[in-house]
This record gives sequence, C-alpha cells and structure tokens, in this order.
Amino acid sequence: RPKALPFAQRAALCPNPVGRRLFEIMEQKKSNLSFNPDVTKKAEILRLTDLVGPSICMLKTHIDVVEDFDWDLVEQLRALAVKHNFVIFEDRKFADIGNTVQLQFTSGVYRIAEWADIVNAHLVPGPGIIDGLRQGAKAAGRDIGLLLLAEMSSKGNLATGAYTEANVKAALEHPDFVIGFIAMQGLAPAHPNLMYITPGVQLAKGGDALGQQYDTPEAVVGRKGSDIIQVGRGIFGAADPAAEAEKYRVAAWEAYQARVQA
Ligand code: S5P
Repeated sequence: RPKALPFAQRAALCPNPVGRRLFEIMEQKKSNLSFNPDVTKKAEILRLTDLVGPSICMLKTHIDVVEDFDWDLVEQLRALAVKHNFVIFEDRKFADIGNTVQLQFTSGVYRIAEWADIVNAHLVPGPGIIDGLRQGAKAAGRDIGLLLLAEMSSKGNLATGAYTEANVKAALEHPDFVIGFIAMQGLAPAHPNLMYITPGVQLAKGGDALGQQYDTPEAVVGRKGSDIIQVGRGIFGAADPAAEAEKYRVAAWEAYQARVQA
C-alpha cells in the first residue's frame, strides 16, 4: 500500500464543509474513532456519550431505538458535540425514492435534518436518493454530509462487486454532498477527499449471534486502509467505557500513523 495522505491535507480537498470539519477534528483530537451507544434509554445514551466524548471524532446514533426520545435528547447531544468537539452521524440508512427520503429526513418525530451532521443511504433505489436527501439538507439550511453504504460488515451481505463500484461512481458524481462511505476497507483506487468508515470492529476478531463480523483496529485501518473505526458494543459493553474507548482510539490512531509514515 502506498504512503497515505494525512487527514489534515485531505481536509483541504473536501468540498463539503462537514467532511472538512470531520478531518480537522480527527487531526485535532488524534482520533479516528466513532462511537455508537446503541442503547434504548435517553439517560444512558447521554451518560455514555459524555464519558467517551474526549476520545471520539464522531458519535453515531440510531435515534429510532430510543424509547423515551424527546427533543431535549437532541439538544443535549448537540451540546455534548460542542463540549467534546465531535460530529453527529445519524445512522438512518435511508433506502427509498428521493421524494420519500426527503420527507423521512426532514419530517416526522425525529426531523433528522435539523440536528445530524452526517447521514447515510443505500444506493438501491438509484441516485434519486442522493438528490432527495440533498434537497432535504438544503430545506433545513444546514451543512450535512452523506455517506453511501458501499460495503457492509454482516455475513452474507449483498453490497459487493458491481454494487460497491456503483456506490463509488455515485459518490464521485456528487462531490459536494457525498463525503465518503461505510465500507470494510479503504476502497482502491483511493479518493483522498472521501472518507472510509468501517463498522464491525472490536479489539479481538469475532462476531455476534446475528451475523455481525468483527475485525481489529490494526487490520481495518492499518492493513485494509480504512480511515475511521466504528465501535459500539466493544466500548459500551466494557466495564469502563471511557478507558476502553481510549484503547480503541490509540489502536486506530497508531495504525493510521503507520500508514502516513510508511
Ligand atoms: O455494515 C454495517 C453498517 C453499519 S452502519 N454494519 C454495522 O454494524 N453498522 C452499524 O455499526 C450497526 O448498525 C451498529 O450500530 C454498529 C456496529 O455496532 P457494534 O456494537 O457491532 O460495534
């Protein structure tokens, strides 16, 4: 693998302000760790986020699993994002026609476009999904970045081959809005303005009972050339989530350092 460009230089190549900001935060905090507290109680999400906040560049949410959701949760998450300097990625995985995703993005209970910095989408419906979400972001009047699910971590998933390549092509055609991918590796050839975020990461290889597959930070960022590790249960399932998050941050950052210094 050729020597990689540092995040600071890649920030300057990003046409989307959120993508640029995320690269800058990564450099400032020496963190390419994103954390997802996939728990169902508001207070627990806030507690975990505040604990782990110093170690992360990004918080990933599944807002629709929260049993006691209210708008105050969104406001408190935004306040924690300022306190700890991270961006918020709502992992909504939009997957419908442009007109419908625009409504799902801006309306309903969650009004995601009003508070998320980053959202993601499946390209299954075609590029109209990108245009629908872009219109939603415009209507909300906020800078938002989109990630395409070019690959997935789960056993037997269908995001491979020509489908993965179509995601890369769509990203290159929408450089103002698409900031990168959910992918299992830094897809070749490298596009340094785009970022590669990999879920299915724990400190030891393994999986869960429902098809999730885990690889290590060293493998994902070092060998496979991804940029950001996405970690949930590996951190919030530990006895000391703050200390565990630091272990992941250091492991992923050292793997990145080795890549830029190689
Ligand atoms: O392919 C994927 C894409 C995503 S966004 N595989 C995933 O696991 N995810 C998400 O990453 C998933 O929805 C979950 O929120 C997180 C992984 O959590 P963990 O507890 O397995 O680390």
